[in-house]
Amino acid sequence: MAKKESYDASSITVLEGLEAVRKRPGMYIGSVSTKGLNHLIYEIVDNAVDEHLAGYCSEIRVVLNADGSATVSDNGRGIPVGMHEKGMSAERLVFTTLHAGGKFDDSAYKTSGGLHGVGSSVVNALSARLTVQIKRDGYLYEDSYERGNPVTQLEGGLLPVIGRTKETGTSVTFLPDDTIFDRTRFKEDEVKSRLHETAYLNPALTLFFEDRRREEPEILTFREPDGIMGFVRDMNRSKETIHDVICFRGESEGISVEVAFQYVNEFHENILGFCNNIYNAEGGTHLTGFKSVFTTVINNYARELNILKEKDANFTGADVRNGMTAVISVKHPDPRFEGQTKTKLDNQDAAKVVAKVTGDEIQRYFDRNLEVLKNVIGCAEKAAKIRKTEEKAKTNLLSRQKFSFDSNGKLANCESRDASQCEIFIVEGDSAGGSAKTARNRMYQAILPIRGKILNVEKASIDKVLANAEIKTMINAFGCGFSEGYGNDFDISRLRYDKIIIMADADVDGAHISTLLLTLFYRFMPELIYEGHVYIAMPPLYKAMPAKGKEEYLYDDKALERYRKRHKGPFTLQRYKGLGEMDSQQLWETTLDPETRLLKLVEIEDARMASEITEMLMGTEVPPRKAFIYEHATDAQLDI
Ligand code: TSJ
Repeated sequence: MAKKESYDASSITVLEGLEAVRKRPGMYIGSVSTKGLNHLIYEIVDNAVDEHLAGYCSEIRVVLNADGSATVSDNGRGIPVGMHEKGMSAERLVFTTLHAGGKFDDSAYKTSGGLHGVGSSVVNALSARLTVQIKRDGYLYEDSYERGNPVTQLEGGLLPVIGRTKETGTSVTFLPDDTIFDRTRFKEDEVKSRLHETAYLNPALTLFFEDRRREEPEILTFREPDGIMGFVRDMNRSKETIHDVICFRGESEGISVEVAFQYVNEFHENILGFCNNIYNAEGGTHLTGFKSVFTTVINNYARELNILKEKDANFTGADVRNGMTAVISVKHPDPRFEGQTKTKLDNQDAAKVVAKVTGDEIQRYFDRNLEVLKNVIGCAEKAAKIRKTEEKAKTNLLSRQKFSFDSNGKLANCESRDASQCEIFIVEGDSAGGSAKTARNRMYQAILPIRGKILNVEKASIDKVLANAEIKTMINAFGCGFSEGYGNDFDISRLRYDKIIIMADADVDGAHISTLLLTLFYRFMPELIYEGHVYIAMPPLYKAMPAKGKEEYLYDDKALERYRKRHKGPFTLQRYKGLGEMDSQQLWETTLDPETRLLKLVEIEDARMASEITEMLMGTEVPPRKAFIYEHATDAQLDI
């Protein structure tokens, strides 16, 4: 039968395709770290969100199952189960062909807003097993796969029916393949914040989250009927706002734009961009379009109102955005991304359309709300004033005259000037700093001790941030300046150290310090994180000293548990309370020596998780700013 032949032929190419995914998973999901792992869930959720956007699905549920698998289900139409042109069931095609998504979806809407634009077949390829249940036409169908290969026998090319139902929808359960991923435990906090974000971006959608891996399952509902207006409102929930949230939308050239913004009485901007419901960490054309027209319009008004006199210079873009919280969400039929993590929107037409819609709408609004306009210009005036007084100080501070390390006082710099070889340790406390200075390899390792807690840059004005001694020293030592938002003064090519290593105690205070440092880098030097220069040192909690055999450092309680099981004979256990307690030899072995130390590479998600927005997205029941290091300790990789 001709049909049978073509089925075999297509199934061969299918397996070759998925084999490619298994061979080079990073190409499809970015990485095989926890970040890539969580991405599997988002990929499946995005498919269900597409069904919502097509107008057929109002609820999506994500369950983290006790066995380590995840289930994502919706109440949409159900993936079509009928025979597709190639003699394969449509559902099989979705799960075994690369980029099959939308193939028989004739709406103009395109799926891929995603980081890497991969589909459900990639998730399938990277799962030890995956089961699909489809409720459609009165039946419940089921199909399953192992490592991408179908394991269910079709009957006459059709999916087996395992029950009857009046409902419709799709449910996918998958268990990530532990031979592919470094770790297979999903990070619930990231899933929650992503679902909450999705709720804000899709006001008619309800998302449920369930974590059944814990003794007491956690169940959350995310529903945000006020959309991005509610997103901005909630981001500003604990702040002093100076007007109600302003919100508008528009469409042109097939691109739709939605904007919400509100000013608060604070000294920083917080502007988030989304394309097709996916967050663009590196911003992009939608943000540039918004920012440039905003600057022009506010400057025009300021001149019209004679707030800016003829002799005055224009407000800068940063002045105009002082205190602004904004969400800009575009839907684009064919999004392109660039940048270090492919999260920067690159379509020029998006800039054009966002600028047009924003220009029209904010002028319409401000013409009718002069008081709000005056308050907004007031924010820009305050910023301009501070900017001018700071400008001199800043030029002094950041003048990159010479490598004036002496002026950094406490920095014990390394001798080498070969940045690719150099490391700087930011060490909490003077006593640990002292030991580290003794212990280090002074050729390549610089030590910067910092005292006590560092400033929380999310709560402080830019002038305070720049006046802070610890922060000044860091900016000076790193050598690349700083930026508020993108495209400012930051120049990563001047970075003097390949690795910036945060070294704090393995306790709550230490975790807090790490969090504050990450927040600082995230806000003012995000490229450091994007380009993989920031690490957290993972000092051990214990040293096991057996009566016979070699001493061993144990990095967490799990390691201790394993050691107890493994080790039959007697041993003495030394517990380290803090870095300050180690002598320099111990500090060298445990934390400084590249051969033996444990470092965790900080990813942008880690930094974002430490930020205020995430705190808000995860809801109030989550204890704020909990021990960051502990939670992430299991992700630590030996840096070899
Ligand atoms: F990613 C996935 F494939 F695994 C997946 C897809 C996972 C989940 C949870 C849901 C979905 C999904 C797909 N939900 N709804 C749909 N819809 C379709 O695939 C669909 C249904 C009907 C028609 C039609 O033209 O009648 C077309 C499509 C694309």
